[in-house]
Amino acid sequence: MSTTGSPPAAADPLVAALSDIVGDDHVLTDAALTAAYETDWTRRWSGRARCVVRPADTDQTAVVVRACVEHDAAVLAQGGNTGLVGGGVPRGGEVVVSTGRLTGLDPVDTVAGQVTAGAGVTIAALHDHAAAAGFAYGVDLGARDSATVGGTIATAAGGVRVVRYGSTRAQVMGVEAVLPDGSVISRLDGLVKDNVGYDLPALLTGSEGTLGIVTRARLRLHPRPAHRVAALLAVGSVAEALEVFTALRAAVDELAAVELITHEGIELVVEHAGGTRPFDEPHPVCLLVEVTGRDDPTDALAAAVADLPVVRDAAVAADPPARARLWRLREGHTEAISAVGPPPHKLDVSVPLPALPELAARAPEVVAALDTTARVVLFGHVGDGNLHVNIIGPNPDDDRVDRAVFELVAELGGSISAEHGIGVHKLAYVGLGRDAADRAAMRRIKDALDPDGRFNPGVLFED
Ligand code: FAD
Ligand code: 2HG
Ligand code: ZN
Repeated sequence: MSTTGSPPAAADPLVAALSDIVGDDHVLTDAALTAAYETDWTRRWSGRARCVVRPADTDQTAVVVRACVEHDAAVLAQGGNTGLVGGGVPRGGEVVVSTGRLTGLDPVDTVAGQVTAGAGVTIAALHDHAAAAGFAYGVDLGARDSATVGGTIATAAGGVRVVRYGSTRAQVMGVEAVLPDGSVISRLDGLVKDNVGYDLPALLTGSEGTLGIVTRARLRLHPRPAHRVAALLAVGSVAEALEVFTALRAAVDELAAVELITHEGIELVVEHAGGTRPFDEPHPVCLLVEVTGRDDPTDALAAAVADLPVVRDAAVAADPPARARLWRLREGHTEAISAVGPPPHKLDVSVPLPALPELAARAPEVVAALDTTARVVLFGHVGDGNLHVNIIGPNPDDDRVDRAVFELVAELGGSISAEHGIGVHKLAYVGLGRDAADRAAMRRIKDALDPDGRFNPGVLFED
């Protein structure tokens, strides 16, 4: 199967075949046009595509894949290109199948509380569509304006609402997808109960484009909360943050988000994006919590917080602009950290909740043991035991700090990928999270569905 050494675009018979399928305008070969598809969001990973092809629907996607099979070409699915592990950009010579035109959105099925969406629909567009019908989609994340339904399914994305609704895995009722041989599986009926054989949609969820290209999905929706209140709570440590989380979970009906940020992260966001510091005094750790409800939950939240002596200060935001100001402090982290300099080391890890304080304490120590000048910024989703350990300073290609943190996570019984996936970044560390039998079973599934290793070569499996 060819990845590198493709013929020049003008003479490439595959490019001609793809143009016949989707039209000349939707096969990009000009470097100025393909560039945006060839470098990832972090600027850490990039490679040339043989071409970028933008099919209009599932049928065209299937014919495109069959043409790639005929020409023995590697295929890489791409959605919003917001992935953080290098899995969504070419490594050299793949045909990039962009889902940018798969943006169909069926009317919300208000009886089932479900919707069928094209893979290229952004998460923001899905939220708007669901809200207009009185529903909410359960997954939300800072990249909502670009990240797509297909990309979030392929990575089993988490985000800031997992504590309330679960991750993308919990929202997927079905998918339509093109498999590596060009066949199409379509399970979009949204049946709540359907036990006919293997759960292929679940298998594709989190498969990072290695088993199929998702073209449409049937998604679970939730009743839209009538009221929402956010609060930033200052505490002294990650252990205290955990104490606040467990207390609030018991005290309020609908805890919709519990996000951790630190003094260092807040300073970076304020420096990079402007805005004001939330408190007069700096505090080591802050929790951004959001509570929703049919009735206004502000009083219930205030009463619960008043019962928590570890909370040193609190900023409550009930109206949308005030809430947005608090959320900017949290969601501005990824951009602010990337603005500091060369791509940071981005380690997205989870541990059992009781081990979270130990991870937060020891991760900076194991990094400092290797590089005393490195800056470690911790933030993440407390309720999920998920910390984003971002390390600024060490050369992006020097992975000693990555290994040290991953080994610590493994020692604490955690996962080296909580929500971003393996991509190409974490290939060398899969063994820290899955034993040999487990990895062999995954490999056999890959080989069975994609015997030529055509879909996303180099992602998830070391080739
Ligand atoms: P892409 O980046 O285009 O692709 C990601 C992977 O999915 C690649 O392996 C690609 O080949 C595959 N893929 C894409 N589309 C398809 C398809 N239709 N069929 C099969 N495979 C496909 N992630 C979280 O989990 N939680 C967060 O809170 C979060 N916050 C973020 C905040 C920012 C500012 C940024 C930049 C990223 C964040 N991410 C987060 C990471 C990223 O947004 C998610 O991984 C998201 O799911 C990627 O979606 P995408 O459409 O951009 O996919
Ligand atoms: C988030 O939770 C994302 O904001 C991105 O998962 C994390 O930038 C990161 O490391
Ligand atoms: Zn996250």
